[in-house]
Amino acid sequence: MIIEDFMSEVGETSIREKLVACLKSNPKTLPCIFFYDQSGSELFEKITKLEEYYPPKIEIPLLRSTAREFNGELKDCDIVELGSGDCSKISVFLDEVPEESRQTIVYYPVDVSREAIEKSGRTLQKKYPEMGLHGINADFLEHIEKIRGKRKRLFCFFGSTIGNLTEAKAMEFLKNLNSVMNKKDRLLLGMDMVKDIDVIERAYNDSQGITARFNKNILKVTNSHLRTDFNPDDFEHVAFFNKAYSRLEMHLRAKMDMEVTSPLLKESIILKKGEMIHTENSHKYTSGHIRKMADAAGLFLANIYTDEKKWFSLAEMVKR
Ligand code: SAH
Ligand code: AVI
Repeated sequence: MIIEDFMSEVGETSIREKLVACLKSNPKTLPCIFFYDQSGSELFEKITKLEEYYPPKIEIPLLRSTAREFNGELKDCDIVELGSGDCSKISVFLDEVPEESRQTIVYYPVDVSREAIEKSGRTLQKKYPEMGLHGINADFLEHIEKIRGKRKRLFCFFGSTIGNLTEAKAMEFLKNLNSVMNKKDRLLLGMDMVKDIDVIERAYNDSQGITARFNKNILKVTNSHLRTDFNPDDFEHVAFFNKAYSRLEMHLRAKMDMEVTSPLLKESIILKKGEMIHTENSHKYTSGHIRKMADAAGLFLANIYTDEKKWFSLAEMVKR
């Protein structure tokens, strides 16, 4: 499989500058893109199998039924999946597409993790040898305009990964996507919906502590870029629903006063006992939010596919 690489143009210096700026801000933050090194991606795969983590359990059957509705539209189509991860979602979708249509499809997994593209690419190649495959190792926030296509495209953004962006970033992202979309292109956007707060908080505070390990892994990734000496065991995993922003927030709380150093940094990073590093937002939506986002991005909301409980939605958007 060919893998186009846009990540090597992102220099280590700019990665370090970004991390340092986030750790110097008040409150301290770490960008959630840094969760996904190899062990972070593996931990996320484990999260998707947890009993408490409900989103895939609802999105997967929705993808099955939606694929059947899309069937006729998928001939001679390029499927571009943003944040494709282990590609398990697109597999569910493709299983519903007849082989004679799949022969005409080229699938483009786009992910910041090259390992994830390579591993899932091998699985897909075996499973659907008749389908074209073309990996894109890129940051969908930075490189969206580099994703070219002559044929009609179906952009897929599953798992409610859009929810990990702030409202402003999500709008900017959708506007940029709109600007690269052509008349016949479509977007299928997975969005986790507002529901009982206990259900949401349980999903991010699982009993096996896998989400806590996923959260703390961001410190290991930070250490590998900045040569800092963060000890993940010195932090507590904190996850709660922030109603004002309609989002689940993940933080890492310092268990003690600490001074984090690096040979690359002139000044050390000081944390007080109880201080939190904000690591992730996971927005939960209403149908009102979905309409507002489509409108603000200049996209037409063609359909919302949802489950009986309205826990998860697949929003279909096209150009106006
Ligand atoms: N879509 C999959 C995976 C979700 S996890 C699912 O629903 O199960 C989020 C995925 O997006 C990870 O594979 C991560 O590496 C990727 N990702 C996160 N931020 C990204 C960015 N800015 N650009 C490209 N990929 C990103
Ligand atoms: C990838 N993303 C949509 C997941 C979420 O639910 O926000 C990441 C995650 N964080 C903790 N658990 C899962």
